[in-house]
Amino acid sequence: MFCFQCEQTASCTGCTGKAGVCGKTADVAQLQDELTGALVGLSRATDGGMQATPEMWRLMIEGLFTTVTNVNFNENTIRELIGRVHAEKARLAPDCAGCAAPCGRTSDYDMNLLWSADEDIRSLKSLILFGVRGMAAYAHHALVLGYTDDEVNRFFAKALFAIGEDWGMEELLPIVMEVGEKNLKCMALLDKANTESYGTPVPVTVPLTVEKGPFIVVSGHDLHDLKLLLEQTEGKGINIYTHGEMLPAHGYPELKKYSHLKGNFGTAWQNQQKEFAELPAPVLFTTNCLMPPKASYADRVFTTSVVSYPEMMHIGADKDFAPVIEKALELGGYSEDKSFTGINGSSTVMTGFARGTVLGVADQVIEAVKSGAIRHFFLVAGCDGARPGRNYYTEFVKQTPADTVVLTLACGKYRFNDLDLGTIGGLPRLMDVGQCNDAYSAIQIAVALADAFGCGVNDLPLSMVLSWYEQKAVCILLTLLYLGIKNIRLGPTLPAFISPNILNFLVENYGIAPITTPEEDLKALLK
Ligand code: FSO
Ligand code: SF4
Repeated sequence: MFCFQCEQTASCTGCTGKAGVCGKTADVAQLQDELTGALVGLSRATDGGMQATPEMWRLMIEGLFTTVTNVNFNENTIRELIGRVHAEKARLAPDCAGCAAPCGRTSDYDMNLLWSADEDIRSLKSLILFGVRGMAAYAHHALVLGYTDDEVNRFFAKALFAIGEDWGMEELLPIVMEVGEKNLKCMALLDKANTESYGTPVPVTVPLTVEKGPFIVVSGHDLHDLKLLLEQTEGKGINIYTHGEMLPAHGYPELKKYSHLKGNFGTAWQNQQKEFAELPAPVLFTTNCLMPPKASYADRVFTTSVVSYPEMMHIGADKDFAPVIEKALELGGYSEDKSFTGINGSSTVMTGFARGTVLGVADQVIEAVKSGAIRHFFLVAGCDGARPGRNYYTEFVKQTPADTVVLTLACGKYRFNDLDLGTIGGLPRLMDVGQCNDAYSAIQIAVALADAFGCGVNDLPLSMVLSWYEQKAVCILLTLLYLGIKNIRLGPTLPAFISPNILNFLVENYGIAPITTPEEDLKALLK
């Protein structure tokens, strides 16, 4: 196997051998390559998207999302997807299926050609592939809420097609930037889907205490699954707790109205094997990040949507959560309320500071900047992970001066989201904008501030200090670059799939720099 798509890749170069660091086996990795190769074949058969149907886009999005890190570990479901992709291709190009002298026009692509390509070409194609994998997750969340965008869909085919072509830097580099452009559209679509379905998030304080009695923990990013579970558990004496990236759900009026949506359990994804070990409740994974379940809690893990793990119970498209509900009742939860704290010892965290809230007090914020009460904004955002070095982000936030504001989003915030940094002008100094896809919200906040001050986003007193782990971070980073945002600090390590030449390009054109120490970076960014 060869896989180097995430930040924890072996030796910072690539996972090879029998299994990846994430627990993905060589067989699953091989099948994921076959699935990606089949999707390239499907993109070849779409003829610029002209013959595509909504079902085909759904399949392409599902196929890409399935290969995101910590989503699907199941050979059977990946094989089934490959079969569906081949069937769809045969439907689009029926003559190819019966042709005795294949011209290769709609053939599956051999991913080994990509992994063994010239390092700069491999780097650019990896940025495109991993970027659209991440973007597919967002397109999928929007799709299940009934929202889709043809331009975004057509770009999936364009990007996959490019991966299969023998193109050079000149052709590939613009497509890398286009991933950023189309991902902005895709995140906007998801923002619209989430806010039109569940309302504009409002600030909320979320308890970390788990009340006595039966409960279910819901992980992942899919708000639609959470809503369905809330409906099906209403009045059944079962409480619901969010986990990981589901935390921002508490801010949405149409979700928070359920009185049995009680609080948040646990911290970021990489702590799940420890935190779930003695949990007297089932856990439902709606998306990544799923880690191979330990025997101590494997009987309590449920998956749904594109998430799958061999032998784990899967809730299918009918979204009948009865087995999860039965499990919750059977396990019974804690016999007394159980107190938990965040990493820094607090018993609550806050969320819900999306664009609606922050821009709702824009005048207050602008005034505070003008008067000097707010000297600088930091966006400390991105994924968490297991690799050492991520304490940087906790320390960075702790050391930000009292006249600065910290916006955050995605699961990296669990390192510091229970810190009390105080307030500036009635606003908390630390504000959680939401999930990783709510980077869209953070971008809207930055753009609105830049407009108010009559300057560009790069001229704002704003610095971005990002942490990455998987492929959604790749598409978000490309969006920030597409918007021309400069001097981003990135850590904890740089992606293995960025070749030295491509890194030079990013440094020269965008001033991207690896994180150093909180002290040094703070000094440089506040200069
Ligand atoms: Fe974290 Fe996992 Fe949202 Fe990623 S839960 S690491 S960026 O999947 O998607 O932030
Ligand atoms: Fe390795 Fe990450 Fe790929 Fe898993 S997803 S095999 S950890 S590079």
